[in-house]
Amino acid sequence: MSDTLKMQRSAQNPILAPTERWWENAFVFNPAVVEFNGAVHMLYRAHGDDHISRLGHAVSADGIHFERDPYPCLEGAVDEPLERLGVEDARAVALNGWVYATFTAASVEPVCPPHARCDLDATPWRVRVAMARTQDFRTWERLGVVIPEYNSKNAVLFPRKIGGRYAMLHRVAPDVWIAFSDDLQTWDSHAVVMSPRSEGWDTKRIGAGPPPIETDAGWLLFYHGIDAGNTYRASAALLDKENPHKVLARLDDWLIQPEQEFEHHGWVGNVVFPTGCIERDGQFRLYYGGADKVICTCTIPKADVEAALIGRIAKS
Ligand code: BMA
Repeated sequence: MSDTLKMQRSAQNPILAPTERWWENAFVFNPAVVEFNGAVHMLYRAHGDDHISRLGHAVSADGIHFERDPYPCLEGAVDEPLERLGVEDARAVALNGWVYATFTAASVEPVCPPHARCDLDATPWRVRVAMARTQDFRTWERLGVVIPEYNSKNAVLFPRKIGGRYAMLHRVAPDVWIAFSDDLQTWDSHAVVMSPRSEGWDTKRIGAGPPPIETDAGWLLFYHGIDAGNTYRASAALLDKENPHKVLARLDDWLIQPEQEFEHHGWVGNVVFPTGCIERDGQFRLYYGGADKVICTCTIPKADVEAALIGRIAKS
């Protein structure tokens, strides 16, 4: 039952914390994680003295002990006004021999109507979905901002084409949306897939965690949900394999919530924010940001999550 199913935290948490380096001496959090060429690669969000968000790279054999590069791996492009305030919260998939990273481009550039959804009385911080690809985590080919017309973030690529087209989930607050593309550059057919629920732990906003994972029963999506008190928790949903607009099942309860000191206290407190996942030894190993300050990991048996989701299909 989803009520008793919970993530198991690693005893090594946090597995990455800020260092003395100028670009990551404040916070490191929300890591993309992808297996590529036999290693586990992480692209994590880093803030330092200037409070501009950059992506750092770290590599691991076991998925727990990571060795970091000394310099940022990807920064906002100097000639891109839509990335002027930095790049945040990457997700990554291996696709066509490349690692594609989707990430948030931050700026104060307004989104043009009719898609503007900004609260103009709040800090005018605007976000767009941007993309880049690499094969060595040193050199990048930038696809740039791929959805300029929406204030949108939390983008994840599906790791294969669906119905002959590339597919992506992204988040136009407060919902998870889907979009399709023939070339990964131009995205269309935007539509809402999943919304916050009226009661419980995911009532305010929701967003995709790591990229969807293909299972026999459908696309397994770990996602984050925010409640009225701004606590970030994580759980799982299942999307139809050939028609991922359709949510087949959604667990009632969360799988992990802030409980440890480093999940309660950080830059933003009470945050468990999942962004990466690998599969090892019959387990999903999830990676998440703790309170926007450190990087943590936890596991859950694959068979248990899948069975809980399939049990929800049967009930609906
Ligand atoms: C979201 C993003 C994340 C962050 C989370 C909690 O809006 O900015 O990077 O982890 O809020 O503060």
